[in-house]
Amino acid sequence: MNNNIELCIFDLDGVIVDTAKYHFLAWKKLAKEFGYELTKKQNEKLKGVSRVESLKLILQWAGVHKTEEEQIELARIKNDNYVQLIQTLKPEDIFPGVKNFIFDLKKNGIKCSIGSASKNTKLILRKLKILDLFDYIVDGNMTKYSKPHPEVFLKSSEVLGIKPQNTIVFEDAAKGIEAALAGGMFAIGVGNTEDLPTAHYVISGFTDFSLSRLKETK
Ligand code: B16
Ligand code: MG
Repeated sequence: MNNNIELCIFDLDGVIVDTAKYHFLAWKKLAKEFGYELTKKQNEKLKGVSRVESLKLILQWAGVHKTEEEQIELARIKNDNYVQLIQTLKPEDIFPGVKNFIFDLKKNGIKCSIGSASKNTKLILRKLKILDLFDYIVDGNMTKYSKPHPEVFLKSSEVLGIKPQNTIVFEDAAKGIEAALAGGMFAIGVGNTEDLPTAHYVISGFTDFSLSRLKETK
């Protein structure tokens, strides 16, 4: 890894907080309405995938056809449910160690940003009380292309004036790792090597992770 680290970009769902469980509940409820039982394994495949694309996948698995108009309505219903579920999010829901790690980075002059597919990013960060922690936030409202396209990460480095090769991305989804690699960034998977085989390096979480450990990664 290039040791000139200037920017760390964090994915949100699955890296900073576990919102996947709420996405699952909301998608499951929606799928039930058209008689389909969504499984946990299928939900894994929706990680990092945008709302509309997630819906299209679920409809495909269910073998159900819906018009574009109906799809917009279904995505709205799902999101209303999801937003209701995440109202209970609080600072204690932030994954252990992440905040300290970000403080460590900032103390050392490294910029930190968010690169998330979620259109609810700011609401979630506000609930977690960490909206002001980041130098820049890129969410699903600001991008044209979904991960694995690198746009969501490149936007941060462009705005902050930092070269992709001096940028590190933390991601829990395979599609997000692909996006970071496509952007020419160093990709750290958060999870396990089996699920994220193309990541440059994989960590199980941020407990015991620090800037000095980051600098040792190869
Ligand atoms: P929303 P990330 C992604 O967030 C989630 O992993 C994915 O499951 C979700 O469908 C997507 O955001 C869109 O979320 O419906 O809130 O716009 O992992 O990129 O932070
Ligand atoms: Mg994620």
